[in-house]
Amino acid sequence: MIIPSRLQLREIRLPLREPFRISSGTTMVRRALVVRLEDQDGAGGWAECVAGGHPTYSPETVETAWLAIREWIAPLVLGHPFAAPADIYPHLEESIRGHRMARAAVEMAAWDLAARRTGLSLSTALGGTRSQVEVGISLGLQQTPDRLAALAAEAIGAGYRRVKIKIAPGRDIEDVAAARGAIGDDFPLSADANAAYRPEDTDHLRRLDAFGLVMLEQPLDHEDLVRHAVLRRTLATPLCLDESISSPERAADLIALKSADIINVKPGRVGGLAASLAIHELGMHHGIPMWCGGMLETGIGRAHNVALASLPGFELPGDLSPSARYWERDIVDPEWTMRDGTLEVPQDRPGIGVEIETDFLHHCTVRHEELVAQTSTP
Ligand code: OSB
Ligand code: MG
Repeated sequence: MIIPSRLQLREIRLPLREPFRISSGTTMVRRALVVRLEDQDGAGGWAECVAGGHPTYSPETVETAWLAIREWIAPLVLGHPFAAPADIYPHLEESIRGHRMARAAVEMAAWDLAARRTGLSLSTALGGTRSQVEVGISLGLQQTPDRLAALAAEAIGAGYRRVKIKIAPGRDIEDVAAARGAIGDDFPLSADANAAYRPEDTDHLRRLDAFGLVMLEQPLDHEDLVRHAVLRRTLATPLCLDESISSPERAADLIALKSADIINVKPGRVGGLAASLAIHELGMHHGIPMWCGGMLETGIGRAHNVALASLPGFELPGDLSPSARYWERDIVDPEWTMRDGTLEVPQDRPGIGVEIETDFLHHCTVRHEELVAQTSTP
């Protein structure tokens, strides 16, 4: 039983070592909402909201998530007894539409809290089986194809198990050709469009079939499962959906409509870890390969992603780069490091398996709010 009693919200700003550019915008400084949830005994759990500063990837932002947590999510969670963290998702689902990134942040903190209390690692609590997870790199749009080629080659040298490049209309063929040329014909390469194409681009997208991509990620609109299903039938390249899979129901729709071959699961996008487990279950049942995506998380969000990626259905390398690829200094100890193209799953440490560098966290904080359970006054 957990009875959440206090919720700390903080917005931090962490400059990326390199700006990250995708078809819908560029991130130079990661604004992230970090949450700590405490129970009445003062035990705490940590998580991070994946929403960004602008509604480019999803309608949610740091501002909307903050509002949703303060106004609607915290009042439903604080002071409410939950037999298990898995009970939070249905409780929130009952009375809140959308705001899944905001809901996920609170739900995931409860998973960390519950796992820490029982002394189990989050990986174990979720049913994880892997002691290491394979890492792929996600390379943003670059100034030139040559620069992209250099980064792709460097990634292979560093041990990454898969290279994904961001693509955008008007430059995609050149970029994919450059990356493919740099890493050789057999190395796993994928392309992520972040919804930058339209159904009319189908013939153009078919040209990508020549490059032997392991998948094309989210070419069409973020809400579209039907046109992806149509596109999929004409492409030789396996299709993967990211933005469009906002819930277990959308994952079931993907399967029913055959909208894609592969699912990118991001717990922060689908409403948390219970929803991710439901998608994992569906994917396993239907033989859909899955992998864990990333949202430029700090070491806190990464820890949750690593725990999820340790489940058996996560067969493909995840966007789980080590801390030093993103940050001069991460806010967790130990930082995430890659060995032989893998991250080690902290199976022997309670909860998410990393501690928070509180002094540095406070140093990065630009605002802070504390929410407590409302006690009814007589
Ligand atoms: O589409 O997977 C995406 C980052 C921000 C928003 C969307 C995406 C991404 C990435 C980065 O690809 C993956 C990472 O965190 O390394
Ligand atoms: Mg993506």
